Amino acid sequence: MYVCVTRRRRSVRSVNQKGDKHSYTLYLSNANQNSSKPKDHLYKILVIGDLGTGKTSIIKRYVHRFFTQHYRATIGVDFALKVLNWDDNTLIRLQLWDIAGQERYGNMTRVYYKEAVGAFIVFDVTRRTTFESVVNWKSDLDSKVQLPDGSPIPCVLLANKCDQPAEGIVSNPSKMDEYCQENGFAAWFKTSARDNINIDEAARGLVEKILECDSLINNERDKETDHFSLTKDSNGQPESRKCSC
Ligand SMILES: Nc1nc2c(ncn2[C@@H]2O[C@H](COP(=O)(O)OP(=O)(O)O)[C@@H](O)[C@H]2O)c(=O)[nH]1
Ligand SMILES: [Mg+2]
Repeated sequence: MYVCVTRRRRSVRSVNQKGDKHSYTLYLSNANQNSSKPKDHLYKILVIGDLGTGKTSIIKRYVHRFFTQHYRATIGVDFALKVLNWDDNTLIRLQLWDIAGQERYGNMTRVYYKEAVGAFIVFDVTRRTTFESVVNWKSDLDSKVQLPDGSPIPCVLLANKCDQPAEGIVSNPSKMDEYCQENGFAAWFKTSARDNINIDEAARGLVEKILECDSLINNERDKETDHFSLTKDSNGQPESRKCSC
């Protein structure tokens, strides 16, 4: 098991449906802090993709700074916590959720996706079938979790094991860019958990996207209070601005 996080509810945003079913209350990280106080965010990040693509290895590399060929397969869900001193005023805790063996059954349960604000989808550049699965993972993700305004959560695609010879379109960066745009990925990175290539960069890219969404949401809320309401329009859609991430 990784570091198991017990204080996780503090700043992960959540949407609560109140008595009036057209009104949502959104609680945000740091919502009760004024701008001069340090900001402390906790973000739930999902790491999904086919079995053997290197999800666990990426998390271990990123959080614990090591790599091994031999991991004990775990069953259930593992958590790892990565703390980032983002800037002088901002501490970010990333709670990384590893599927830990459940990916062999395909779709994940909603409980696993619940309250996530970002995701990595991982494929293995040496196995074309793992790339073919990426669209299925993306649609499973988008169908089970959204930002409060209904837009997809930021998702970064990881082409892992780039220390090995690659198969398919991953060797064609402009095709990959096109693929990411068409399929709603915020970005893609060639990574190697083994050789520690682009793992930190990919995480940084995802956090930047999440922060963009956070500030969009923050612009919408009443700055003086720690919550605000999104009123649904006549079509039943929240009237808030869509997040562009
Ligand atoms: N060459 C290479 N092997 C890797 C890399 N990442 C993971 N692996 C290996 O791929 C296998 C599956 O990795 P694992 O992290 O368990 O995949 P998961 O099932 O997606 O969690 C293991 O033998 C890892 O050592 C990488 O970047 N390069
Ligand atoms: Mg694993």
